[in-house]
Amino acid sequence: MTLRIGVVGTGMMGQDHVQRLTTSVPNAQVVAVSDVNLEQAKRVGEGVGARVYSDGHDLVGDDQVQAVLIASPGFTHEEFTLACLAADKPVLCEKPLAPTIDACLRVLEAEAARPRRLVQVGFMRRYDADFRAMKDAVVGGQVGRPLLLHCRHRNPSVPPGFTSDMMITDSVVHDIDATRWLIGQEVVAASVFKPRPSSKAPEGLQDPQLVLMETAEGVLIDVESFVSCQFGYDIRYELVGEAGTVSLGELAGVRIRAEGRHQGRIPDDWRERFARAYEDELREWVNGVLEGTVTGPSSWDGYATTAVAEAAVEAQTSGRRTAVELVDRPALYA
Ligand code: ISE
Repeated sequence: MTLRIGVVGTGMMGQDHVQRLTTSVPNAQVVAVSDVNLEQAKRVGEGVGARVYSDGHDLVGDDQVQAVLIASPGFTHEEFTLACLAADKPVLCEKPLAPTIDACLRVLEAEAARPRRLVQVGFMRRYDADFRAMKDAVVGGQVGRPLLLHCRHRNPSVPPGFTSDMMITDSVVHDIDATRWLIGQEVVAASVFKPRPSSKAPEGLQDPQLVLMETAEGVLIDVESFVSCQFGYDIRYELVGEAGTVSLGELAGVRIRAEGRHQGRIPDDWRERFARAYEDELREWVNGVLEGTVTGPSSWDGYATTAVAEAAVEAQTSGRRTAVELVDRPALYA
């Protein structure tokens, strides 16, 4: 059986996903693409023999499309996800589920009224082999009760127009989701600390930043977000438990020892670092949809992550610790 998929948004991530779905994901076929940039959509669509739309709503309404992948800008996610829910079509929405708490709640409410989940959010770290091994070690009790989690999230550079709050809403959101998933607790408060900015950072950008999160049961998580680090894409985690530590990201890939030095590769960006995770995310999503279940990161995860991100942005501006208030978790996400 083949799942016929429509991809909304043919920018960088949309193109990546179309390519992956076409070449490396069994039982998947991209039958339609859409983008407000019709020329770009045509180039991408013609490459894979897909129908082309300028409006994502027409794609969602296409009878040939059985499931939808949303890779358009974050502010459009709510409307397309709601359209998929109304059309009863499973949807994999790139992060964020939506940029505001209110928008996330509208999606949550629309889905929670249904008998089964249709929405998955693209938090691909949950599919990365190292992140999964780390979670297994934590859940398996290998390092004891978690106390602290240190996260480093570094990008070599950012595009023009990238702002200090986007460091949280675009980057740290992955750490927020990974934290909730690894530790199995909700985040209840966030604070943001600002060292002196790097002279390599774009003018006006508060870079780096340190986001400190607290979970319901008192685990502390510090996230270094540094988006002008220059040297590559660097993701490193260390979880400190009562009986030991578990870490990832220190030594990925092969090492070369030559000419008095040892060297290893640092990825250029997240597409390289998480290439396999994206592939496994899509494979599991396609198989799940074909079997009638969606099990990956949920609308609840998307909502809770945006709620923490909003609190962190408020803390960034006010300089104060900001509490995170969540609504009751609907039964669908138990
Ligand atoms: C980017 O938008 C992503 O989603 C990457 O996964 C993240 O690591 C990066 O910091 C973001 O800018």
